[in-house]
Amino acid sequence: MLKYKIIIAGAKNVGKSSLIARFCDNVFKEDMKATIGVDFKRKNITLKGAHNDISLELNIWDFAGEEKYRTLFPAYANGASAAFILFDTTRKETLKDIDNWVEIIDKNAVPNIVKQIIATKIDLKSEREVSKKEAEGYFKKYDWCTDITSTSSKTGENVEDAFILVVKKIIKNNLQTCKSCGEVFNKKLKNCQYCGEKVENEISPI
Ligand SMILES: Nc1nc2c(ncn2[C@@H]2O[C@H](COP(=O)(O)OP(=O)(O)OP(=O)(O)O)[C@@H](O)[C@H]2O)c(=O)[nH]1
Ligand SMILES: [Mg+2]
Repeated sequence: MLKYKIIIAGAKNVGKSSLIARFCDNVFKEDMKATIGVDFKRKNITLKGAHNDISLELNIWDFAGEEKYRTLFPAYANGASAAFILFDTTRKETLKDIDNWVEIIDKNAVPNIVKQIIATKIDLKSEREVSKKEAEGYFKKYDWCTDITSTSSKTGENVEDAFILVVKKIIKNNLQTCKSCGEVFNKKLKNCQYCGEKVENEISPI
């Protein structure tokens, strides 16, 4: 099974653990406890590829947003294939931290890490402080930020879609399909690891 590490970043209380709980276990807790240090969840996912189904194991690392734990983050960013970076649509000040998270990720992760901005708690319409338009304006400075996914872990809206979007980007960044045996394997290899066929033109699995 192909394994990929995903890290979840964002200020305290933005809803990181809730997003993971909705995606991994399809649950939501109003009284979710603050994360202490780092938590970890594993989830297997199968996507329909252009040729075959592609199964991956996602190792999802959930960081406490509280400032005092921030020193743990660089070590965990190492080896990650994707990072979710969250802000809370009901608290404008949660945008402030994002530059710092992005800087740490860029310094410590592989250059082609997939970064995805996630807006959280969109079910709380009357408490909203950051509109979609405002968020798009704010994140224009990042050339990699082509879309912001608006989610609610309470209703489940867009949560699975956010992970699928990111997993598809991970697959595009890291994998290729063998034209001979159809297996999916690492893009860095010049020969298929299953049948040995030489790679002439890279074929995307999705
Ligand atoms: N209404 C609503 N509440 C949410 C949503 N997501 C999270 N919450 C609530 O927001 C609070 C914080 O959620 P957590 O998931 O613990 O936030 P966190 O980012 O993991 O927080 P730390 O671990 O302290 O960094 C909890 O009371 C959740 O129930 C959402 O989509 N809608
Ligand atoms: Mg948490």
